[in-house]
Parts: sequence; C-alpha cells; structure tokens
Amino acid sequence: MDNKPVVLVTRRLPAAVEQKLGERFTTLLNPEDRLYSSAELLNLAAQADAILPCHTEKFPAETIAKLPVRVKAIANFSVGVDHVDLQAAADKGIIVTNTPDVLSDATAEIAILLMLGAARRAGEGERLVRSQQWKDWSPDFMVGRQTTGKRLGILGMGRVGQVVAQRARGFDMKIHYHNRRPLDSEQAGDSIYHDSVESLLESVDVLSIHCPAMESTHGLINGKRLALMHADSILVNTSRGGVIDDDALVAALKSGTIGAAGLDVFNGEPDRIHPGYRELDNIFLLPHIGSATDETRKAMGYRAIANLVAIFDGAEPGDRVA
Ligand code: 8YV
Repeated sequence: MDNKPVVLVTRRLPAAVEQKLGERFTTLLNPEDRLYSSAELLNLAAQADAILPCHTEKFPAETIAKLPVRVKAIANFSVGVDHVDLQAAADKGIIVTNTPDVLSDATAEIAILLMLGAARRAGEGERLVRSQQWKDWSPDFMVGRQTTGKRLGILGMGRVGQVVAQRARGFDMKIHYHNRRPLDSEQAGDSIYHDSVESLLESVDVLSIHCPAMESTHGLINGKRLALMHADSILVNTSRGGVIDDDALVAALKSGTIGAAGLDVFNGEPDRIHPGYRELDNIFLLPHIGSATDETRKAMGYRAIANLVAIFDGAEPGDRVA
C-alpha cells in the first residue's frame, strides 16, 4: 500500500486525465460512469482524502456535514459551483476549487451557436429535413432573424461573457453588458455598461446569460423582466437553468413577448426539464454541452489536478472558491 493521498473521482474523465491523476494520487475511479446516489458518494468518500466531482454530484450542507473528516478538498471538474454549499464546506474546513478559464472558449462557441440557431431557426430546419417534411422553397420560407450588426447584451461579463463579446464583434454586433462592476476601460473596449439588468434588457436584440447560479440570480429572468425585451429579441443561456423562471420564458415565447431562445442549461436537467420547451418551435435546445470538446475536457481535468497537487503540497490552490 503506497501512501499517496486518495482521490475519489465521481465520473469517468478523459483517460489522459485519469492517468495523470494516478501519477500523484491513488484514484478511486468510476469506469462505468454510473451516477452515484448521495449514500454511495458518502460511502466511497470514507476512503478518500479528496473528491473530484462534476456538477452532477450535489454537495448540500447535509451531505457536507456527513463527509468524513479525512476529506480535505472538493476539487470540482467544473467552473460552476452551485452544486456545492460553499459556506458549509468552508465551515468544515474543506477546500473547494473549480476550473475557470479553460472552458471559456468552448462555452462561448456554444453561446454563439445557440444565438445563431435560435435566430435562424436551425432546430426547426433540421427537423424538417430529417423528417422528410421539406417539400418546397419560397422567398418567405423559414425566414429568421439576422444578428449581424445587432445589439448583444451580456448578463455577467466574466470570463465566458468576455469571450462571447469578442466572438460577436466578428458579427459587427454592438456589445452591451451588465455586471456587478463595470470592466476597466481596456477590457470594456467599446462595450456599453448598464447598471441594472432592466436597462440591459430594454437595450438589446440578443441577451446572453453568463452569470453564476446563486441566491441573488435565482429566477432573475422572470416575466416582468422578459416583458422589457422586444418581440424580435432572442434569449440565450449557457450558464445555469436556475437563472430563468421557466414558466415565464415558455409564456414569453408562446405569446411573442420575445422572438426566440437558445438554451443549453435547464432547471431539472437532464430529464425533468420544463415540458413547455419541447413543444415550442421558436427555441433551439442543446443538452448542457457548453464545455464538451476534447481539448476543454482535458484542460478542465488538468486544472483540477493542479488544484489538488497544490492542496496536498500544502500550497494555496490557484482556483480556490472556498
Ligand atoms: C461542465 C459546466 O460540463 O463547468 C461548468 O460549470 O456547466 C459544464 O461546462 C460541467 O459542469 C462538468 O461538471
């Protein structure tokens, strides 16, 4: 028996990541990639010095309270940490880290894909071709909305939001944003700061959501706020489903309060999402694949490993969030 620290890896990670992790740690892997129940997670954690989970494993205060004292760290394979009660972890002296930066490009690509897919009715068109229902062409066939030169609102101008803004400038879009604080002038460039969500929503043609899920952002996009957007506007979400009030968004898409939406994240994902979404044509849906590229998934794994190495070397991990 070697005396390497033991890391419980809750999901199957890229082989190269698992191999690298194994060079420094004893790994408890999940080769079948089964989704563990909380009870299984706690059982396995009894043998672990640290846990490397995905957002699919939940760590509410009651689970954290039951973690064995030997668990020193939760090194997430994700940038979002809404699945972990950070206060409960901090109170118990458990270090929590995430994997920022490395997934910004991949997630921004998906935001742009959702914007274009929603604007140009890509889901509808794809369904038409696949189902052999495409029978005709006419000048008013599948006319969508153009995004070139339009106003893009970024809600949460952090790392991902800034990359989305950069990509959208390639479409000559004018960037507006709301953030807790305005960016410094070098980062902001020609983008326009709004000091309230309301002012942003009133001023844009496309809204892309990039704020983290937390108490203060829960249900932020509700009926009252959606009513501030115009009838041709498009809403895109690659952050977390919790930021949106689903009933309100379904109603806004049905009534024409807004024109279209593109979503990669949902309340109740994967299998209990709002049924109204599946019935609407003016929505483009993806299954939470913002960071799902080979290079990004590897980079996320290496970033989580770097955090674990720092922790077990007694150093401060680069991406500590609690
Ligand atoms: C990941 C994400 O796929 O990192 C995040 O916060 O939402 C996704 O990009 C997922 O969380 C992996 O655990």
